[in-house]
Amino acid sequence: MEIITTHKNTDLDALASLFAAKFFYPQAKLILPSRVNPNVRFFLSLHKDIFSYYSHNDIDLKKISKLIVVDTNCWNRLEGMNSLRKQNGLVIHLWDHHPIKGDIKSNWSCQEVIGANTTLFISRFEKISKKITPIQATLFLAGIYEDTGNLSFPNSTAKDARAVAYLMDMQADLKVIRKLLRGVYGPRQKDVLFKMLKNSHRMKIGSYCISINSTEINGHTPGLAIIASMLQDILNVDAVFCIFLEKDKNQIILIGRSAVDSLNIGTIMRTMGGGGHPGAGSVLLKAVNPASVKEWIIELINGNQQSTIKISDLMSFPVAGIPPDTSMEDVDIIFKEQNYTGLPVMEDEKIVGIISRRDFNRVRDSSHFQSPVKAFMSNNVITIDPKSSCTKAARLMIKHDIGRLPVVEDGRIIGIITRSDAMRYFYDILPE
Ligand SMILES: [Mn+2]
Repeated sequence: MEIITTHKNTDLDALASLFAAKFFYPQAKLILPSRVNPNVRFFLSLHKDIFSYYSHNDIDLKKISKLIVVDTNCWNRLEGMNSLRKQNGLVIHLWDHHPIKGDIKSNWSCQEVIGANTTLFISRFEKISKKITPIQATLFLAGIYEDTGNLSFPNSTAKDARAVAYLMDMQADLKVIRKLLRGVYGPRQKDVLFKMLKNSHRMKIGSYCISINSTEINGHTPGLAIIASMLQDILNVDAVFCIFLEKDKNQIILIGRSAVDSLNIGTIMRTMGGGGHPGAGSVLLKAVNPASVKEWIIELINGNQQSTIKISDLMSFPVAGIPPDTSMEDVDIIFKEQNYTGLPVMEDEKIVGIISRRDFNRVRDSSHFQSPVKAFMSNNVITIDPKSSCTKAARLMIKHDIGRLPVVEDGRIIGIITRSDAMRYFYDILPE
């Protein structure tokens, strides 16, 4: 007998993978763990007659000759499969998209680090132009959308996008998918979200702006992951950590979300005994208090800080400055000749102002061209430290609506960073 199974707390990507795998192993029985995510339960209750599956209790594990595992590579994430770990002659096939290697040793595997596990199957369907029904396409597309955040998470790949296109060709129903992916946000989830918002704080850890929030929940509350995502959107932070305390069970469900590449939630959650992707992850912690979990998170972020690119790597130097008495006419000539859009105004190596292209809007009649630059420059100079992060530079530029920041160390200007320098960083094109 052959079986296909997937991880506990089954999400839509895992469920979609399970049913997609059936096409490659038509003889196999599908084994679904008993704990599934709310949207998976919703989908299954809606499509009971179309998608059939078994529980591990329904089958005799000793009769299994082939085990197919999808969307995980760890034994402890499977349900009821422990006795298979040492079963002689068992053939194992693995279909997984997680970047970290697990402890399931397979005879054959299809492993690729891509946005959604479902994509592994769909890209094969596409190659053979396999026809699938609109309902199947809907489930598969929901799986890909869920794991890639509608193709917006940094783990998404072109392959995922091509799979999405194929599923749209196969008439996947976007209205159903919208309901599936948003379905579990109701009054109960709203209460938890509002409670968290009331006592949420932002904090700086290194160059990151993060928020660690904790709240008590009573009884099983579905949709916690969606609450975490919404909280991150509302607070607009680099990463959010939600500590959900279940007092009666003496346990904490910790869910993390990150919007920046260098802050890897998966790494942090794995250290704590859980799992996840760079952008999202979770862990279940027994008998710990929220305060110590918070401390632990902060320590891990501090320890995990990769040596990120600093302002000093990106800035231009030496800085050409002009004296405050320079006439606006001369500034205009320098701008045109050098193709500059802004310049610091300096007096004895000290920066006293900034003049930019935009300031010329205030030059109305020709007599203004004879005035000194100090009459038109902005005096309120926002500067940045060379050790700051590029994210901070970008934030300052947006906040003050400016295109360049002088880089100042010990009161001296040592460089200048412009909007295009910051752009280069965000698009991963590092200067030579
Ligand atoms: Mn997945």
